[in-house]
Amino acid sequence: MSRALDQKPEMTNARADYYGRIGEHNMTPLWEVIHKLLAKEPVTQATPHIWKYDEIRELLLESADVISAAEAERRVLVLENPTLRDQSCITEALYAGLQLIMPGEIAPTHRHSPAALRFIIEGSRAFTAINGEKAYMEPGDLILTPSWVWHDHGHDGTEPVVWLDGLDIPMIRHMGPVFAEPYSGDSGEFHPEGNPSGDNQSRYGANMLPVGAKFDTDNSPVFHYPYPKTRAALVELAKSGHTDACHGIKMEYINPANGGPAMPTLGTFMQYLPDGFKTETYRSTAAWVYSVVEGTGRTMIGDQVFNWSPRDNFVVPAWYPHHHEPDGDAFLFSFSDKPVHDKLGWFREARGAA
Ligand code: 1HN
Repeated sequence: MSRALDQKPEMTNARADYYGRIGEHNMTPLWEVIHKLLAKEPVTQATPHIWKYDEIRELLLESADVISAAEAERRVLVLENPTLRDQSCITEALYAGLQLIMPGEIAPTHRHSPAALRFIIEGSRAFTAINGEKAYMEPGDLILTPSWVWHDHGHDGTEPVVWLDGLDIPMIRHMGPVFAEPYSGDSGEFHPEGNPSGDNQSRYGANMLPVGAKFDTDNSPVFHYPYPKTRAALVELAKSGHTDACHGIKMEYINPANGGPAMPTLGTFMQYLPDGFKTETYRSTAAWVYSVVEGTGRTMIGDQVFNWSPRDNFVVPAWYPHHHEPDGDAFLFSFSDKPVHDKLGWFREARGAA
């Protein structure tokens, strides 16, 4: 009978001596590590965790006294997974952070190969300009800055604005192709001359495409998804009776040009858990970062309970069984590395108790 994959061979003096000698040539015996390389199921180094907004809000606002948005380039507190500290990541593949911009501040124009999403947590009238086209922020809005588009942030309102940044940067760093550059316009302008604010929605935001529209990337041509429309879509879907036992009423933000995820590497979702609805246990090879929009409740992740309220953010690492229990109607935003798993044929999920 063959040896189980999780059993290491016995260590002997002769073997230890041999391993030492091959080690001097930068070699190692596969049979000592194969059990780690081929675990029976995904083993994630990330830990489930919640960042309670009430506990961190004051600290986040204090960052405005520490540094300006312009000097910081991006004034962000990175949400670091507790078991992946100093690696700027919330899971092995995903980055998340909370960004603050104060009235009148700017965060300068740049572009990079990693893709980003912004999910607005508090405040209004800040904006992200995408290739110069401004998307004005309101809580619950989703704004996309796909790979290699010029983007900057500014603020025309009166209150602090905070959003959740989600990026694919850990996976891109892992694979290698990270590029970034600052914008320097010919005549020193701050950002490229763009379309008028709202243009992306006028052209592409009604589930129709202007005749002759052509696209040369897999990024959604819609880069601003205002919350009222998203919320209304979920409430309408609830009326249709389309409720998923593991997800409640959950919709993915899509690229209207191809029906796929809004960006090729990051999946973005909004989920409505109606009063009294408890989801069934679910797990997937993809990891999930949640931001609570409305309602209170709890999510069981593995054997831990995480109580949540609006503006809290929490992470469900890969393959952790989890389910949600809202106290009343609740709306949860989430993003995930699922599109990458889907494209590469890695995605697996398990519905119901294991
Ligand atoms: C970035 O460009 C932004 O544009 C936010 O607001 C967070 C984290 C890592 C790398 C680039 C932004 C980022 C980032």
